[in-house]
Amino acid sequence: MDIVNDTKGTYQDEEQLLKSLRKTVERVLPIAHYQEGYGRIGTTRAEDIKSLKDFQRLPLTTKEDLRKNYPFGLFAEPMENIVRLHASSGTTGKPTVVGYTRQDIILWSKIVADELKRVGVTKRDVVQIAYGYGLFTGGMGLHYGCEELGAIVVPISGGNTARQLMLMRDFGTTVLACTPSYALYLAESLEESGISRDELKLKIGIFGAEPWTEGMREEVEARLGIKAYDIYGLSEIMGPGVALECSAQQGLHIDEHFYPEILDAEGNPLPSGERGELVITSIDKEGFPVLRYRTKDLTTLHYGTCSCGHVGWTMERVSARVDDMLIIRGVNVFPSQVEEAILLEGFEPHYLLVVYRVGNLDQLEVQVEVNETTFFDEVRELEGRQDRLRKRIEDALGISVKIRLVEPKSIPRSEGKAVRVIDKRKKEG
Ligand code: DLL
Repeated sequence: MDIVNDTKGTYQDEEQLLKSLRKTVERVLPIAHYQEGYGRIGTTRAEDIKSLKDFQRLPLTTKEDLRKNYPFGLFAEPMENIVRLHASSGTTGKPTVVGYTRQDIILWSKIVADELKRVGVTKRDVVQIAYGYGLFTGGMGLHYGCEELGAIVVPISGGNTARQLMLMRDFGTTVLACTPSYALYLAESLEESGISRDELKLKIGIFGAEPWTEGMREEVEARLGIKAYDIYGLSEIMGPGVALECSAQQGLHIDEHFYPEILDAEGNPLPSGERGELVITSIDKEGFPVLRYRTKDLTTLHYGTCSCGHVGWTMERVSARVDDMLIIRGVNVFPSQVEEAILLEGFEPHYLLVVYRVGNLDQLEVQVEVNETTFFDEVRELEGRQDRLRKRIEDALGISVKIRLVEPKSIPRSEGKAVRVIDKRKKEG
């Protein structure tokens, strides 16, 4: 990481930070849920937070807390001051709902605009927003940020891939914003579309909303002829723009309106440089301020100054969600480990992890697509590659796996967040 650590991992101006954090505490204290939790540890006023240690004693907020208070129980402003609602994309149970005041939308737009400027997006750019619009924050979040910047927005939303490519050429799109898996699908479709890359003006990708690897970045950059930047965010905190890389591509700079912490599996704070669960507190948010929110995302924080001028926290790419971790025969497995191995062995990152049980034993099958060229390779050659991939994945994971090479295009393409795992054990109970 190319960050100069100038304060030994602590906040540069602790007093200023505490002042901001106290403001958020003050905002949430009238809410019954927070009042009850904070009351239990004797915190009844914001002034009780005298140090960062005091702050770290405050109870964590979880997705479950949001669900219990569904839909508006954790809002800090009367409904007449709320101008927008978004909700999580969860497929089971109640969604988590978040609300924004007019000022929140202004702040969010400004944060996203400033971050986009950092990677070279200007008012002359044509930005094709292929994140979903709707309750998902991706589309609207990027949209308002780009408008604030003065760029030309193409609010196409996700899907309709042939049309995306046609408009990309005809409108002279220079910036593409979507999930990395959809960017790969667009690259693949471009190669088959009859539109040549030279007809496009594309130069920048703003990709996020799902974990992706460095190998995936190289693949998408090479195939689309762009520089691809990692953008992070979550609806519970604001949406896209909690953090974005700068042109150095050395980690994601966290905007100053979010105070990050890293916790170990037991919920204890970890020093910067150590990997754990990211916890975020919003600063200056009105409608839905959130304190010490457990993101379930695994990353590492660094504090310091970047060559781009950013001073503050930088996070490494989110390698995985705690929830995505598979436990197979007692071993922790993350899909990103498999993705890395697949790319290193020269396969394309179209893959699926299928977990099932034979008797009492968990099995992992990794399905990987071969492309049109390899499909017609000698059987012996394919077997050799399959074997090398199996060995590489087994080395990375520490368990035996089965590799199944599948036909080109047989793994469903994603237009939003990719599905990488089918865990049949869940259904089998
Ligand atoms: O995915 C917001 C977003 C939209 C971010 C567009 C970036 C671009 P949710 O649907 O609430 O919000 O999902 C949030 O997605 O907790 C992470 O697990 C994952 N995630 C988001 N960005 C990244 C990223 C949006 N850059 C959840 N790398 C988060 C890895 C990411 N995972």
